[in-house]
This record gives sequence, C-alpha cells and structure tokens, in this order.
Amino acid sequence: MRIVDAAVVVTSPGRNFVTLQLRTDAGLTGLGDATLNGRELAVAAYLSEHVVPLLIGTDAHAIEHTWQSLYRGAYWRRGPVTMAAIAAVDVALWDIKAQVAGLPLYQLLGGASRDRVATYGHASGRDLPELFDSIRARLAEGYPAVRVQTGVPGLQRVYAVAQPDADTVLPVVEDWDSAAYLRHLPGVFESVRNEFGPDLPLLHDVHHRLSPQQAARLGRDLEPYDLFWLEDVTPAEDQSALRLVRQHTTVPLAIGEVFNTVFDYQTLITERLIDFVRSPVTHFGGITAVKKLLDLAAVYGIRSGLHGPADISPVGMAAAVHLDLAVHNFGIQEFTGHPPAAAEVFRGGYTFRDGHLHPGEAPGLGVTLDLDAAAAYPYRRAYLPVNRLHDGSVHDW
Ligand code: GCO
Ligand code: MG
Repeated sequence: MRIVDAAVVVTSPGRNFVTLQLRTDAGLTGLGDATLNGRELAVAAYLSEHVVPLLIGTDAHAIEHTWQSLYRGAYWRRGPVTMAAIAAVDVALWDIKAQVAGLPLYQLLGGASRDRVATYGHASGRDLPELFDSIRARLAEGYPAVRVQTGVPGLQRVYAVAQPDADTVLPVVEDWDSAAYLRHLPGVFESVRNEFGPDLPLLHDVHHRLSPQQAARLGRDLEPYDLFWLEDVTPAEDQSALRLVRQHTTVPLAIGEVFNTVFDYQTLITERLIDFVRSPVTHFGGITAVKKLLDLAAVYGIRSGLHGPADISPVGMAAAVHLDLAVHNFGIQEFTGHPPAAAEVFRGGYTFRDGHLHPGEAPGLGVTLDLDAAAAYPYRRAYLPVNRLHDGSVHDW
C-alpha cells in the first residue's frame, strides 16, 4: 500500500489547527496533528515543501522506517517544527494501519490496560472566590483532578488567569514577579485544601519561571498540600537544574510539554529527577516516539501526564487517548476540550464522560476531517503571550 496524496490543512475554528491528511492507493486516509501554537504556518510549510514530496510513493505500512527516514534523513534533527511535522506523518500512518486491521488504534499498541483515561481540567481565578468557583465548575463537569492557577497581588496579567484581548494581533504582554508569586502561592493552596478537603488531586503549572533555588523553596512550601504534581518549575532546556530541586523537596515533578525528543529527558529519567513526562504526541514525533519515551520512563517508575491543552487538536488528542489507554505507566491526561466550532471540522473521536476519556471502537484514530467545514474557518495569525518584569525586561513565559 503506497502513499499517493497528502494535504496540509490549516483551519481556525476558534483557534488555529494544522492537520496532515495522507491518502493511499487503497483509498484509505489517515490524519495527523501538526499544530504548533503561534508557529502554525512554519510547520505547514515544512510539511508541504520538504516532507510531503518525500512521502509520495512510499510504503504506508513502513511506519518505523518512515519515522527514521524523516528524523535521520533531514540532518537538521529535533526542534518543535520538525518534530511536529514528523508526528503528523507518524500518527496518520498509524491511523491508516489500524484502519487496514479494522481495529481501534489502541489495539495495535498492545490493547487496553485500563477501562478509561482519567483527566485533569484547568481552574483559575484572580482571587480565592473566583478560583473556588472555577474549581467547583470543573468538579461539576466531572473532572477527577484539577490544575489550580491563581492571580498574584500586584500583578495585572498573569498566566492562565488573564483573559486575552479580543483581536490582538501582536503578543499579549503579561507581567511577572517571582518573589511575589512565591510569597502568595502556598497560602492559596492552603485555602484550596481547607475548602475542598484532602482527597482532590491538585496540580499546578509554574510555566518554566523559577531558578532552581526558587523552585526548591516552592516545592518545600507546597509539600503540606500534597500536590499530584508541580509542573515545569524551571526553564526546561536545563536538565541539571532539576537535580537541585529534587535534592530539596519530595513534591512530585512533571516536565516536558516543550520537549521534542527522548534526549531532552535523558538525564531527567535516568537520574530519576522527575515523576511525570508531559510530551504530547503532537510535538514529539508521534505515537512511535512517545511510546518509546514511555517505555524508557517505565523502567524508572515514571508515569505519563501528556500535554493536552486546546492547542493539541482533536486529532492529536485522539492519538494521546489511544496511547493512554494502552500503556501500563499511564498517570493522567490533561484535557481542556476545544472551541465548539472545532467539532464542525473534526468529527468523531474520543468521548469525554465523568471526567474520563475513551477513544471509542471505530477503526483507526476514529476522527474524520470535514474539508468544507475547515475551509470556512481560514487561518488567523496568533501569538502566545510574552512575560515582562517590572523594569520591562523579558522573563520566561
Ligand atoms: C499546559 C500548558 C499550556 C501552554 C500552551 C502553549 O500545561 O497546558 O502550559 O497551556 O501554555 O500549550 O501553547
Ligand atoms: Mg504546562
């Protein structure tokens, strides 16, 4: 079975998504997510200009070989653009192979290791009353675990709390002060625990903003509140930073949403510096690569917590859910849903019920792409926010 055609579809039903659709001479189509938030057209161009011409005429069943060819054959390895493109090809080929087998994709990954996939949702508020309302809303939706983000006194626009201005073209500017945040956050978690009791799994995302010393202090300060995980405490490219954090706190650490290959985790996994790996299928080279990552992590007792915000498309999320159901060392799946219009473009796929996901029993990934609906939502340029300190200098966002 040969690949005969490939379409790179950029659409914006509420937000931008990039999807690769591969077609074979057997008349089957497979889908892969190539969305890279704020850099969508870079991946679309990499796919159309460089990857697709190499695929036409190749064996659609040779997933591992194709992966190695695209990774090793480019010479310029790694990086989010390259690895998102490879991920899209990889997932589309898995989708096709599972359709040929007439099985839902998770069956080709070893079959179900669990009945359903537990998720966490996002809660945030500028102050405690707003935050408590937001947590209650997630609990009412059935989420079994909640990520808690809060405003910080003295800061105007904080990650996950500030609402983006409508129709901004250039990046939204948020502000940041690590000292103010470190003073404020432990009290917020104390109040949340007092209000919601000891059983609710709570998570928090630091979004790569602290020095190792600050992160170690925060981990210690949060220990009484029994977090499920503390995420991305330090800038992620510096693996050795987590050695210092790990020596000083027992808080479970999660990292990896901006990683693209297993080499980004080499020190972290083999030295047992983390507890959860966070890479999404979409930015890490696909199912082939994330399965290998999770197998390495399993050797060290490290579990999955795959990245799943709205910028992972319904196709990328479906791939994650198949993998989550199959692997033994699953931890939790982030899931925030998508803008309502996305359901017009991406049909089918997983279901979300009682805070849990199930990939369904349709052959393949189970997602179809409506090209006419996609065309009705043209691409709109969008940026992620940036962070500034009080003196105007740039801080990690
Ligand atoms: C998370 C994340 C996201 C990122 C976003 C950037 O843990 O869900 O940190 O919200 O900020 O994916 O595109
Ligand atoms: Mg995060």
